[in-house]
Order: sequence, then structure tokens, then C-alpha cells
Amino acid sequence: MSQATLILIKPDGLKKSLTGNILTRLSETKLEIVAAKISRVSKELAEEHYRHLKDKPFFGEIIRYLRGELHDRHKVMALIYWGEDAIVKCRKLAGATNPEEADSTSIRGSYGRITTTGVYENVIHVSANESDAEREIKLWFEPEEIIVNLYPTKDVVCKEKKIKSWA
Ligand code: IDP
Ligand code: MG
Repeated sequence: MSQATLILIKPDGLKKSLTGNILTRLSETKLEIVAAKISRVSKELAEEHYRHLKDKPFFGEIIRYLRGELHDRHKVMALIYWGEDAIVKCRKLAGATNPEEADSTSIRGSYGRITTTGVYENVIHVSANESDAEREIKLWFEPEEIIVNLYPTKDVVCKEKKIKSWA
């Protein structure tokens, strides 16, 4: 069954210049990339992304981590991978959440670490299941940024919306 998953190369992955390695590893899946961009991460976006963890003691630190405050890299690379069993294929390549427990050949096992304050710096985010993937993709991407129709859309006329155009 065709599925979509959100992938984020987190700020530690960018700082360690791992983008190429990670994309090469993910290409083993033979999935299709249907959207990609570099994004700034507002506090609101990070908190919404990790809202399932808001009661955890490490919540504040993972928000700072995703926003790049631990790595002086205030951006992430966001991608959507699409195809047969995309979630399970990408989660398997990513490895376990705790980089010390992740298979040593996985992306997190190869490049992740645990900081002295206990944050799992694990280089990459992959949606955990189909409903998380839909919620996260709609949070990070607008329909027009994705080259396939993943979810139903509606046409909205925005007359007063100010947008930037090339001068
Ligand atoms: P996942 O990224 O494998 O889906 P989640 O439970 O959704 O794992 O956690 C989101 C992120 O929060 C993880 O990727 C990791 O960076 C961090 N994290 C999760 N659990 C812990 C923990 O017990 N200690 C420190 N950081 C954690
Ligand atoms: Mg998760």
C-alpha cells in the first residue's frame, strides 16, 4: 500500500554535514521524494510537531533541539517520501529513537548520540504511523509544495493575502 512519511533532517544532521549520507541511505528504499525544502522552525511549529510529548520532562529541550538552538543551525530539511510501505521502510533505516539502542548500521545508530543533558540527538525524524504522517505533513507542507495529491484539498480564494513576489 502506498504511504507517505515526513522526514526531517534535524539540526545536528545539518551541522554534521550528513544530508548527503542520509539521502543516500534513504535512497535504498526506492521510494519517491515528492516534496523537499529547508524550513525555519518556529516555537509553535516545534511544539505542535512534538505535542504528543508535551508532558515529558525533556519536552523543553527537544523543542530547543528541533529549533536548532543546540547546534546554531536554525533550520531543518523537510522531505516527504512516498511509496509502498514508506513508513516502515524509513523507520527501519532510521533505527530506534535512542541512538545507543539503535542498530549500529542504522542512521541513528551510525550518527546519533545522547547529550550530557540526556537529549537523544538522533539526526532524523520519521513519522511513526499513517495518522501521524498525515498530521505532520499537513503541518510542514502546503498542498502546492507536494507534487502528488496525498490528501483531499479544497480551493480557497484569498483576496487580501499579501505574498512576496520577485521584484
Ligand atoms: P521518534 O522520533 O523515534 O518517533 P518520539 O518518541 O516521537 O520518537 O520522540 C521524539 C524525539 O524526542 C526523539 O526523536 C528524540 O530526539 C527525543 N526523545 C524521545 N524520547 C526521549 C527520551 O527519553 N530522552 C531524551 N530525548 C528523547
Ligand atoms: Mg515520533
